[in-house]
Amino acid sequence: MVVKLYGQITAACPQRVLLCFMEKGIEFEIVHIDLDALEQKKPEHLLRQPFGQVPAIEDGDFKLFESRAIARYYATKYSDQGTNLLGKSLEHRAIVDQWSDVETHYFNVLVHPIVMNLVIKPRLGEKCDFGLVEKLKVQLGVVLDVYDNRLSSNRFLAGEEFTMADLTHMPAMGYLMNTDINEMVKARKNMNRWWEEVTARPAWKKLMKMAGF
Ligand SMILES: N[C@@H](CCC(=O)N[C@@H](CS)C(=O)NCC(=O)O)C(=O)O
Repeated sequence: MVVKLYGQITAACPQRVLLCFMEKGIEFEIVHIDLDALEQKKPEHLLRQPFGQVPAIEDGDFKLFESRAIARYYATKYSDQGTNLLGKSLEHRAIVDQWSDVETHYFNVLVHPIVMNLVIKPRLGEKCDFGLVEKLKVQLGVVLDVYDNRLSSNRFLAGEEFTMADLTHMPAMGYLMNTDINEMVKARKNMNRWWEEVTARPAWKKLMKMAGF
């Protein structure tokens, strides 16, 4: 059964799911939801994603929304196929979850408003709140220092193997790296080394090519 992903391939949250599909070798079909045309707010899409956002999936009769939950579901369902994204022992799995949760609660809460202000709002003709971005940059610096320190003694965030903890950061990191905030990452040598390694993976390259980036 081919999984249907409702979303827009250039948006970060659908990319999280697509990257998981590509790392796992899962067949999918993208049903394009045009965000600029506000298709995500239409009644038929609200039945898939009640908050009017993307992504959402349909896999036969099974339906799910929330990109991180979808990625975890497929990483678990196909644990023996493709890249093991979940960790090999209970403890390793807990560490993968820990750094994945860090993405949600420390990284994304800062990066999402930064990207909204620096990338999305200008594209929609809205004003960027530069004051807010400057404040968020200070907080982001503290978070990036934690990552840099972690990556000084670990090849990847959850240890020596690429896992969901790395994958889940990549779409928003990709957006961030296309702004001048990439200097903050480049200035941190371990983070920079990590970013070069994770973006050299075939799945990421394939996704970026499909997205036209
Ligand atoms: N927590 C949700 C967030 C979804 C989200 O923010 N999606 C964005 C694209 S990355 C979206 O649909 N934006 C359009 C909108 O909010 O109207 C998830 O991870 O799936």
